[in-house]
Amino acid sequence: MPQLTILRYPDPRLHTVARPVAVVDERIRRLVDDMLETMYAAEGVGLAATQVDVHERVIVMDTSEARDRPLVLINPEIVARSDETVVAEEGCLSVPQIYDRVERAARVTLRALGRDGAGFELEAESLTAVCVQHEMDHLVGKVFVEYLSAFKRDRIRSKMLKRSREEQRRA
Ligand code: GNR
Ligand code: NI
Repeated sequence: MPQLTILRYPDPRLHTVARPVAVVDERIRRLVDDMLETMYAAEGVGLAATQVDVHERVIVMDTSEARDRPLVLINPEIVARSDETVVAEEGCLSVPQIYDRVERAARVTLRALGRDGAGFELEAESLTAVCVQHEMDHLVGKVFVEYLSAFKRDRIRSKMLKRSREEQRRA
């Protein structure tokens, strides 16, 4: 199974809005499997299709300690969110080595289709709730740095551009 290339901020393709998956077929199952492989290799807790330049509503996650509990969310929709919020330190595979605090709903209830195309409902809390919201933002073209101040975001953008120039030079 091939690993996929993860887009890096500020790539404008990260702001694409994903469309719903029409049918969970072999193509989608292959995408899911490749995304899981890519996520595990990158040691991330989640990955949205947007990050691998596929603009369909597909998310893979694994927030388990042992990294043996893959969670697949196709066409996810949040049906309820708690009024209570939490502030957690977030990172993103598309913005490597940048971490900052983001406020999110503490708990969310969502509906999605699994890898087998069957619908299910999930109540998420703690890291899973944070991660679900982070991944669903990717599907509407939003990266977590957009919650930070314009000052911080510009500094992150410059740092990322400088880093990619240096990588180009070394290549
Ligand atoms: O690996 C990841 N860790 C993480 C930590 C706190 C909040 C969200 C995340 S998601 C991130 C992987 C990623 O970029 N998913 O889009
Ligand atoms: Ni991310």
